[in-house]
Amino acid sequence: MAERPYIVGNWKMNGTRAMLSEARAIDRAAQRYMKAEVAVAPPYTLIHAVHREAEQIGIGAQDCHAGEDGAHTGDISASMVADAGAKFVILGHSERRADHRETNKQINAKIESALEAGLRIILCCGETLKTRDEGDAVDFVLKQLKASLPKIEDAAERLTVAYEPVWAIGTGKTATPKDIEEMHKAIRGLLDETYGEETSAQVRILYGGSVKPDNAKEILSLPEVGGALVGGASLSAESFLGIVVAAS
Ligand code: G2H
Repeated sequence: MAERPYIVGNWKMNGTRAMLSEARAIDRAAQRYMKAEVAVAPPYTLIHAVHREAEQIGIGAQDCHAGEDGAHTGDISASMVADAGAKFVILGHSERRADHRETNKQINAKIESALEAGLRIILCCGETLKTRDEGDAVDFVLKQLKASLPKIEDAAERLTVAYEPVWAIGTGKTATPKDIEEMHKAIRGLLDETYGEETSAQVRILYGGSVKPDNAKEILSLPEVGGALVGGASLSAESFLGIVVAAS
């Protein structure tokens, strides 16, 4: 596990103002478990409110548009989420790739725009079950990353990669420790190649896909796993904090 594991809750399309009490509870507890870096990505509608509640945890968005502003009804730019209090943005999540047909090229453009706006990035990658069964998981993920990793100089300092096998998302299935290790090692190799070893060492690689309090410790203890991107189990402070405790 990296020096300070990064535990990020991705609330997805969940949460009204009633969820603010969960955010408060997470924030208070995060002040006690300083060994982990804790963050949540609420829906756009709650970013500002969670930002006002939180003293300790990082606040992020789940996506942003690649453009700065303009006629894009329903879209939100990187500078707008930064203005609302977000410090990072999740990009390339498989649900965005599937629901909105996002391509690696579009994701790369969003990354450049988010970096420009001063945000940190959590770049998601991951293969489908079909790709894994065909034995192409590592090649597929590395191709996704090669096509979307930012090239600009200081990008690595603000970059986190999240490996999330699509078939493990919200299904209760997790990849085996061996598969996670193999993939994280391959991703590290690509980051070393792209940025050089010293810079690459600053990039954490998270695992995501049905991480729960009862499997978190094992996953987080694997080499090259620098934290977790947590969906379903981040929606209650109790279960999310179970993962934070496992990381501490
Ligand atoms: C993967 C993960 C969070 P869950 O999407 O990004 O969700 O923990 O529900 O599988």
